[in-house]
Amino acid sequence: MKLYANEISSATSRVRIALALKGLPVQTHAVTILGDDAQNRQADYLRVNPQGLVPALLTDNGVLITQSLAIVEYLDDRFPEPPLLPADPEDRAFSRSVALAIASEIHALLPPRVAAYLRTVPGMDADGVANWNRHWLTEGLTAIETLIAGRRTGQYVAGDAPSVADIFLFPQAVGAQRAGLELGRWPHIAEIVDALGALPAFYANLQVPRR
Ligand SMILES: N[C@@H](CCC(=O)N[C@@H](CS)C(=O)NCC(=O)O)C(=O)O
Repeated sequence: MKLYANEISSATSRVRIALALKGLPVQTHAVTILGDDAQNRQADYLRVNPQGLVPALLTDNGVLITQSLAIVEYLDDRFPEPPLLPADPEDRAFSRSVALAIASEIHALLPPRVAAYLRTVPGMDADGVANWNRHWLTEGLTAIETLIAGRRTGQYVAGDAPSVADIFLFPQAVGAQRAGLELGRWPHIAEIVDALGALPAFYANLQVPRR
């Protein structure tokens, strides 16, 4: 398998963590995503992924899969051990809800293309963009903390095994810390991030801070 990836991408980290939890090897193809000459906006990469986003996974069968949740679920379907979704249908739905609350309602407002556009808005400067990021991280993580508090049954988001919810939560929560937010204000999230951080798959496959 080949993973189109970027080292500062938290969406890429989700796939790397899933691969590590399953012990799967992958060939990495690095794609730059910052600056005017970023490779993700160029024709060569748009032919691979018309959305111009990483991650994207080329399977052993030569099929390209885009969107990190689809990639993680594909890996789980194809390589079922250890499972990345709980067995109970309602717990599975909850795990996916948390993953989507991160991917769709937080992360989608923060990537480089959004920051680049914001910087063109009159009156917006680097501090304004940083405030924008902290605002959506705070609003999103506060809602997720309440969701988790209402349903938590184990040491992770959806039980006692890491699931897609944890795979999506960890990179976003550590990213929030790096953006200057204290995780302690969200006690369940802080505790889960601590527990996940003790597992080898998590910090080792995290995005590096943006330079
Ligand atoms: N919903 C997508 C999000 C992918 C995404 O936004 N990736 C970012 C890096 S974390 C990216 O490629 N950004 C390029 C850009 O914003 O120009 C997923 O879950 O895979």
